Amino acid sequence: MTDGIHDNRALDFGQWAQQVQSATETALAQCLPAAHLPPERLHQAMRYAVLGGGKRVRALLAHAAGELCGAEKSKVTRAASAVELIHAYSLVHDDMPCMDDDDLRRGKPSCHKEFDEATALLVGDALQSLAFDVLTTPGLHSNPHQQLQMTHLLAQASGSRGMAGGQAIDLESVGLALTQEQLEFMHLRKTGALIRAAVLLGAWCSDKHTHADADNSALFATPVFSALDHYAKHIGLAFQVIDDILDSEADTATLGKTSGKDKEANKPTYVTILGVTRARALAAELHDHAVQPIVELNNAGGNIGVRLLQIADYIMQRAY
Ligand code: GRG
Repeated sequence: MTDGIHDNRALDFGQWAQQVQSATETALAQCLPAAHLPPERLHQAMRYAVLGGGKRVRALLAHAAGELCGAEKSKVTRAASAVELIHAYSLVHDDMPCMDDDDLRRGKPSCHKEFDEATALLVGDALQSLAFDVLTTPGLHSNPHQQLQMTHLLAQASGSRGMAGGQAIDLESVGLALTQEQLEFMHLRKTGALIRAAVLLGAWCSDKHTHADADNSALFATPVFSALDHYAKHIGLAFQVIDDILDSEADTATLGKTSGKDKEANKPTYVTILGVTRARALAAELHDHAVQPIVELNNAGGNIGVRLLQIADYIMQRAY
């Protein structure tokens, strides 16, 4: 198999997704410290939290965007691994008693249950550092300035103006009746920022699209990147609406995490605000809006965004 876009077009979505998931798993297993290296318990817990579970949606998104932009597959795998490490850290911390307090994650005991709370806290810290280690190792992009911008993007997406900030709003919102706009503000950060980072980082791995310049202004200026940005924003929100519906309807065994947690914690969700039927309609609307510019790109340039369209459908149909 060679790097690049053309070698895997014949694969159906399931085969393509499996290929990306397996490449991601291998890359993550390689970048995580070996379990026998001291401190062994921390390294075992890091591997426990990251490997052998998860849908790897963010990695799929990075690869789909990377393929659209002609990025080298090995580079996208590296960028996708960085995003998956941040995501895994967020899940470990989210499950802790001081946050959502969940005993189950990805079908197994959550990290603080399998190990202990102090270890879980350190796992999150260390995974976050590892993500930036992976992203800043020289050679991810031929233009070091663009690699710096990629690092900047992930830092912003993860921090207080992104995922961590969204989580803070989530914790403050317990028992409150948020409006749909307020819910959207929260989820664009808590879930959406990292999903957007996954899409844009995949695209920015491309050497053919070096848009970094001194003031960074060109990064968002091309039609392809604005289409991807639009897609990422709306598909991230659709992902969250579906997540809220699944939390209210699916069972714990299917989800691999405790179902009904939002209701139990008295958290505002798209289901509590809209009800299931209107939440489903909103998800469909967000999906259609997300894919619109990608469909236009496809029509103009020969099916280049097909994986993004397939992921959008998968996000709508997922059972967990
Ligand atoms: C602790 C800083 C910090 C942030 C936590 C992501 C997050 C913020 C909390 C997770 C809580 C949650 C259920 C969010 C809804 C959407 C979401 C991110 C679901 C989990 O992502 P999936 O479904 O998980 O992609 P897998 O296990 O498949 O990787």
